[in-house]
Amino acid sequence: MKLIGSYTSPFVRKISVLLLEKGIPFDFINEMPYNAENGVAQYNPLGKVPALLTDDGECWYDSPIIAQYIELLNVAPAMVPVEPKAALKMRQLESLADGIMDAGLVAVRELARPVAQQSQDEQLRQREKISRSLDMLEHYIADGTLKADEVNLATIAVACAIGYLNFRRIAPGWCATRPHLVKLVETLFQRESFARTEPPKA
Ligand SMILES: N[C@@H](CCC(=O)N[C@@H](CS)C(=O)NCC(=O)O)C(=O)O
Repeated sequence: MKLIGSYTSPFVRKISVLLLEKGIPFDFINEMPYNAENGVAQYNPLGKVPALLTDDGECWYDSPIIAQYIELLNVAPAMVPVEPKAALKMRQLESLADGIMDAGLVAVRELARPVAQQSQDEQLRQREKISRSLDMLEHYIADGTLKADEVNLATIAVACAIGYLNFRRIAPGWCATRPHLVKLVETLFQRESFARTEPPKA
């Protein structure tokens, strides 16, 4: 199995962590989707990473679909509950975490534009999405919907999203008012799967 990705993508990190936690062997094919010359489109016509190429030649994208595919392999530990509604809730939490990654990515891309072309309004819009979503996740931990001390699809996705915010220094004060999320990331970041997938220092 081959994972096509880049070392800085939080979506790719989510999939790498899932594979590492389950002990599923994979080769990492490093592709930079934002480089002019890249081979991503041969795996995903959208030109985005991650994509997962199976030994049977099937190619899966995007990351929530890859996560579902990995779960279908039935390799312990399970990362999603069996009960359908609980599974759907967990995937919604994944979706919320993915949305934080999306907003973070837009904010980073915006900042990479020449200063004169950068939009303050767009920056603010994305930061508000991130802030609201972090508040919602904090609330979900407080009410027990999201279990901060468990290793599952939701907690992994949340830790990858916050890892990306830290890496790109977006929303640097996020931890000041969200103690439950701090505990979640502290727990997850101690795991070998997270240590092995830390984004490279710039
Ligand atoms: N919804 C997608 C998002 C993936 C995504 O946006 N990946 C970024 C890297 S972090 C990418 O490949 N961007 C290239 C582009 O937009 O052209 C997923 O969950 O896999």
